[in-house]
Amino acid sequence: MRARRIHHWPLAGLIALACACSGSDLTEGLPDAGIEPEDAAVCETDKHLTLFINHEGGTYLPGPDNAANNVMSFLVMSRTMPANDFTATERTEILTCVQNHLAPYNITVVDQDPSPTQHNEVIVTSQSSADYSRPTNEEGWSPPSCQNGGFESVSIIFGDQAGGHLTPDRVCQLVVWTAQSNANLDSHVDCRQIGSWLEPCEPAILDEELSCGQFKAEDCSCGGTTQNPHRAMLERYGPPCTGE
Ligand SMILES: [Ca+2]
Repeated sequence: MRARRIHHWPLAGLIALACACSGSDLTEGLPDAGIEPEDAAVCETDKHLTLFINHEGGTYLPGPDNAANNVMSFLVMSRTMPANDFTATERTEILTCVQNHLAPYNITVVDQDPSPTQHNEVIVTSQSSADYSRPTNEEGWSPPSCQNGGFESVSIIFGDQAGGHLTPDRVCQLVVWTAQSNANLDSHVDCRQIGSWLEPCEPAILDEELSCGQFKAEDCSCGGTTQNPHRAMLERYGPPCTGE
């Protein structure tokens, strides 16, 4: 039984960007009911995301997120993040898990640096949040929902916690969460949905309208009170390109 809170992404307030989504309905523009999305949808290359899981760390400078240049928006000074100590088998497990969750979308998940190709980067470090003078129950930081429209963001997952290492499956969920946040998804009050603050229960990306909020229903940060995570992901990234 884990006693710690599920995760905490405290970036809100550190980035003073206006919400870019204008409270729009994330389900707008989807194919009409009755059309099979696999058949009707066409991949859109400008929605494609390369998602890089960085196990090796590196030195990062403060500034507007730029994964290829190792610039992170939440830093106030240059920081060097050490590699994590997950085994090769565990790293493969993480990669495969993330790929499986994100397979319905036009997202390429890699764990080798794709620079200079534009990408979102998730650093999985052996540091803990305490190394950044943050509460030790924080599992990671990511640009907050509704403030991150780009495809070059940098997030961090703390592999070491006060209670021990995160499991590969938990790291997988957190990496997937960063892609959800990039699609303007909040946390939802449903343990089945990845990113929920509730104790996970077979987490996935659900095709259901879910209430935003951490432990109780709250307004979504992009407006409204509910979101459909799967539809929002399709809106943001589109379906995968085939025949490549
Ligand atoms: Ca990088």
